[in-house]
Amino acid sequence: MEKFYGIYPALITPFNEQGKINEKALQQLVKLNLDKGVSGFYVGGSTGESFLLSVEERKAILEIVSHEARGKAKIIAHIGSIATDHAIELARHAADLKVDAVSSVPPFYYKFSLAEIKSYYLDIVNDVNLPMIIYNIPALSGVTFTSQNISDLLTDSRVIGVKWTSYDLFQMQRMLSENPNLTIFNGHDEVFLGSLAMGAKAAIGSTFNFMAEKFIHIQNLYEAQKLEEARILQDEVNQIINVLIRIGVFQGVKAGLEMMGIPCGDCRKPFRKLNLEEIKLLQQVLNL
Ligand code: MN9
Repeated sequence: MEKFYGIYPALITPFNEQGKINEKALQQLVKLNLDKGVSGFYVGGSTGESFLLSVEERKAILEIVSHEARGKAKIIAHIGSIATDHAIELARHAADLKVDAVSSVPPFYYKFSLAEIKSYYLDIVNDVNLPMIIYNIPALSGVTFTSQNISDLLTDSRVIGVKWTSYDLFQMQRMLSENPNLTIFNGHDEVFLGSLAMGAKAAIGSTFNFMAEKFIHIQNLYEAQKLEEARILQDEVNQIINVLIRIGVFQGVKAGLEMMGIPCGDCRKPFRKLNLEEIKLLQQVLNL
């Protein structure tokens, strides 16, 4: 299989005034990013507010994105759920839509044992014939994956990659060193350049929704060994990410897109709305 490479926006979910999926805005967002030359999309992840959506809404979003992007860019469907049954239902739906891979956070909340978490992943890959990208996001899932504690999953040929949303690039590098066939997708946009130096070849990120071109450029500069220029650009995006982290990344990304003409609405409750001061701060750093 051809390896994954490049920039994958972790798509936000635009909502209309009634709080329902805004299909038109989602189409606009996909088109905007296809025009910028992204490698693909990560659909229905944390950034897409998936755990605040119904299974039916998650399916609808994947259908809209597949329709817009199939054949033009790769599609990775995040199907992670607390319940194995829900994840399998979403994975089967993703397989019907012929996506390129599925991805999943470990089941969370009940503090499942590592054995239970592994059986969750195996149940999915035994059920659907799609490559799996394991999603390591310890800060939100409460589970820290390492090359040691999931070594059996990492050597399973159906597991082709790991989405690494952690600042621990040492552990990321160990995972890659011990499993050179894996594709590591960097998950914290603010350390993208560092992750390239440590072996990541691709990245999935929320801030790519509105500034994918900058990250495509960072990767091109890195590959051309123009490291100083790459660092300057990483610094530029990090000034923006710094503000996003302060005000709330998902709300901030949506507000940024809104300023660029794509109506995204608010994040779903219990996420709060941004206040005027926060919006001004974002406008300033985005020069809008
Ligand atoms: O998809 C995103 N992860 C989460 C990846 O939001 C949990 C990242 O893009 C971060 O939002 C971003 C800010 O820390 O790097």
